Amino acid sequence: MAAPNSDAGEVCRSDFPAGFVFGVATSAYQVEGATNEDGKGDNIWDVFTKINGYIKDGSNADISVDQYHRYKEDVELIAKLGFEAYRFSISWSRIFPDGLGNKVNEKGIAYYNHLIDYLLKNGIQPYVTLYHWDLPYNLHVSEGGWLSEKVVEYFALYAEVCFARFGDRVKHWMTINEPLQTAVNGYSIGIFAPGRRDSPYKEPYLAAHYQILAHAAAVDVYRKKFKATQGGEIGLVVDCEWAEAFSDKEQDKVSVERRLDFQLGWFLDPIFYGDYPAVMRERLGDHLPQFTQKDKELLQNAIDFIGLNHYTTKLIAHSSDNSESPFYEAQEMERIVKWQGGELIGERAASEWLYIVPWGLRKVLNYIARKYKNFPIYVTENGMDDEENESATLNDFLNDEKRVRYFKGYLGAVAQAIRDGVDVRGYFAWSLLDNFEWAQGYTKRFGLVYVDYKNGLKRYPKSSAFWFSHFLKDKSDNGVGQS
Ligand code: GBH
Repeated sequence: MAAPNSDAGEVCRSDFPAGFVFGVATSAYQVEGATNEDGKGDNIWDVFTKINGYIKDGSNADISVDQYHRYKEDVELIAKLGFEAYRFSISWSRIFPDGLGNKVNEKGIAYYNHLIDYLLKNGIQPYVTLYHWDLPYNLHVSEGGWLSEKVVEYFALYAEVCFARFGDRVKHWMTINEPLQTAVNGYSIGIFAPGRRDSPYKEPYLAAHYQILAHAAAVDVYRKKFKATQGGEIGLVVDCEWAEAFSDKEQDKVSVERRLDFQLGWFLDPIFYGDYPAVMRERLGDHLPQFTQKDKELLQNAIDFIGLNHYTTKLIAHSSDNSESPFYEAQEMERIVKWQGGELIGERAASEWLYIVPWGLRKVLNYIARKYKNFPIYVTENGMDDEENESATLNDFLNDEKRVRYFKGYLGAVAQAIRDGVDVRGYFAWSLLDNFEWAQGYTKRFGLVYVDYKNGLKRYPKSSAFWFSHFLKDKSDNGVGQS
């Protein structure tokens, strides 16, 4: 007998292996609020958001959705919906207010202890990111932040405190979220904190270099001091749009390879193969830093799983006159959203960059598996946004059929990749709640749960949350056997 509530061919939970984990994701600066409480130091986003012109609606995350005070309600919601895991990040400047590792702020530790304990009490596994873009501001101004070699040691120190204080309960760690975004948008295009754009040929590659080394240093600390007793795993989170060739022309196919090397190879090749992709060395010359022999030893296999944030797919064509930014110029390609015939690659979400192309996720998972030794992968973020709209009703936002279609499509693509033989271990929807969407402020809503910013930050699960909940709870198998 067919499983009662799933249409033929529609994705269902039994398409995923036993032990596959489903969760929701957020990040500290985007949801916590309480930016000035309990001894927390400023981070680069606290400062960046206050500078006129960087955030679309002039907002900041001083309050955001106030998870710092409402974590119990949010954890209960996660549990009620049936998710088994919560991916959140720790705010570095809550632990070390000046970033220098002088003195642990016990109140910051206490907050995460409470959150972790409450998750576990509700049967939810914590998946913890150490760095999701919120560098302690003092570390940036006094030491040069990601541009200075010193940040590697400071990050390792911070990581060590997190392992020591939380690692008895946290078994899944991620060092850094999307180092690409920090490097390119933070240090070349300047639309993200710290908003640097004066040295776009050089700084992004330095900022990436020290993030990679910081990752490796944290993994080293974990393996040497904690792994044996705590038994957890630790990974890096990269972001990658799938790149589909615009045409059959050889040049377009080659530009696809280049695009993927500049997105993924930039961060994964040093860990898996000991150096940056050859094409980056050719094109960037002296701007690309060198790894010392010691770096290479530290980097070698410094990863237990790959975290993949994936939202969308672009068509890629060779192009020698991409003046968008030096980063894209070096890649000699352009990103296109319409097929040659003029048809859109997929339906657009609210964000200008986000087209709904589920098959792209299957392809990128297969690509990673092929290139990186069929390594374990977690999809650590996947989701889409609606535009904030003052004249829309609450119900308009709650009936998010488009998001339901998005999740069905993308989960189907993950299930396909698993059947293809890719070792995918888990999937995290972005995001639990509507929240502070960086340079877009509150103008974009990525949540499975709506937040009413005008009325006490009340949470309302959207249709997609209910759909997910049903998907998660429906353990009947797909077609044969029990009903
Ligand atoms: C994720 O990045 C982040 O990890 C998460 O915090 C965020 O909320 C989520 O995306 C949704 O955006 O197109 O260059 O003008 C995904 C990669 C990087 C995609 C920045 C959008 C927007 C700037 N994102 N990019 S750009």
